[in-house]
Amino acid sequence: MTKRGAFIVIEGLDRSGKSTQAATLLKRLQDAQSPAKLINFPDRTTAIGKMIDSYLRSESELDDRAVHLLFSANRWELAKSIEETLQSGETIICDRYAFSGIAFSASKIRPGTNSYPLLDYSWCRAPDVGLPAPDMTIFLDVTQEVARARGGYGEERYEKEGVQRRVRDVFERVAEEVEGSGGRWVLVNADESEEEVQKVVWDTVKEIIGGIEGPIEKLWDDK
Ligand code: T5A
Ligand code: NA
Repeated sequence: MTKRGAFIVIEGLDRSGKSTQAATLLKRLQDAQSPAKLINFPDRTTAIGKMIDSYLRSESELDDRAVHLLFSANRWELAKSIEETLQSGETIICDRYAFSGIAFSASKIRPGTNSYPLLDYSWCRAPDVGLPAPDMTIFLDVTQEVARARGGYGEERYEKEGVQRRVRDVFERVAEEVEGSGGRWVLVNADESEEEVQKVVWDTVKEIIGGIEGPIEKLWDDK
């Protein structure tokens, strides 16, 4: 039976090194003649992605629910192409996915208070149910001190320490849930140098980059 490509998601807080590690992983796979493709969410190039981009840069205001659904729609518009790529035998490395969607939205606080959530966890998860499920999620775990030292947070909407702390809490719940439903969630210490982190990432993905035999699972389809 021909194997399909593996669907590898890289997640983590802002500045944890996701894009850096994803790009290096792609290069290593290509150097090893293993067909692979890099995608990222939000995909800011589509019409929906452009609305998200403008929101993240605070150039536009959107209702919190509306923007959550746009992030999800941005994944759905690429879902078919993800499946086709995997079926063709190509590995996909995906820089952020539905897990960021839940973590960032379900950690929002009610305006003028310190209490959250503004948006209920299960409400946040619902629009992503049924998307192609990752075969493995690598969570790059960075401490606030190290993230801050990497040039500090930039100008974008969520790049603030309070936000990141709450996001981290929700990511822990997501991790438990992914593992509970049989998914693979691998925590990697991302405070180390780029090279050290890549070593661990490579060791982790090595076993699946040769391809996967089973079907592409659907995300949280049991719920
Ligand atoms: N979002 C996203 C939602 O709210 N809902 C959703 O559904 C989704 C998908 C934009 C925002 O959107 C939110 C989450 C985000 O707030 P983005 O476009 O992925 O998401 O964010 P970016 O700003 O592009 O990426 P990050 O800030 O998260 O950074 P990365 O990719 O984690 O880090 P990277 O690789 O760019 O590295 C950052 C810096 O650190 C250095 C790099 O050279 C770079 O300068 N660096 C290291 N330095 C030392 N040691 C290492 N190990 C290093 N690794 C990287
Ligand atoms: Na990034």
